[in-house]
Amino acid sequence: MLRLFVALALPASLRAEIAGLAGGIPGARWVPPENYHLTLRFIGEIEPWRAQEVDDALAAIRARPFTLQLAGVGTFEKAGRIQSLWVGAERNDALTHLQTKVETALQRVGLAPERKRFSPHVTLARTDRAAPEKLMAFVQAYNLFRATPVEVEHFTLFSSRLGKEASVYTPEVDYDLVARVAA
Ligand code: 2AM
Repeated sequence: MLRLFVALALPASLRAEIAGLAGGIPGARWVPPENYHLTLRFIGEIEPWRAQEVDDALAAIRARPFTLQLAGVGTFEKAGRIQSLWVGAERNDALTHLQTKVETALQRVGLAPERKRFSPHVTLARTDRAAPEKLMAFVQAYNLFRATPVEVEHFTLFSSRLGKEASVYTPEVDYDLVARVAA
């Protein structure tokens, strides 16, 4: 079985900018900067033959390159606990369009629909063991954070191996985004 997800890989310069925010919260488990990414669709464990179908479906997607603007920070909560800290992405029709295309392509090859609404973010830390006051202070301190915008020219199918400290993510296939060529 393979554990897969579809995401935007981030250039090293952007990862370094985001890494500048990390630190200073006891109990937070910070994501290693090499693991930063923006998930378009979590797939989970699938059989290798199905992974081949996923690859074919993703390769058939036609979408345009766009500018990604990461801005602001936020949290996800579950059962009254703050589970994670993240950097958000500004609303962007091209990003939404790409995510919809990925979702449609994956449903077409038989994956169950994603129930959660798409909320584009880059996870900075897992925080279920951190003090909520510290997390709220972090959000306030960095709410106005804006990264340098980057051009997104491909999306990526990643495999994930769960590790003891952090997961190991491996880019398996890049899919180019192409500006429409005039006829
Ligand atoms: P997260 O960063 O918000 O946790 C790889 O695990 C990526 O897939 C992560 O970016 C993670 O989002 C996302 N993901 C979405 N749903 C997931 C799930 N049910 N289990 C693990 N990861 C999930």
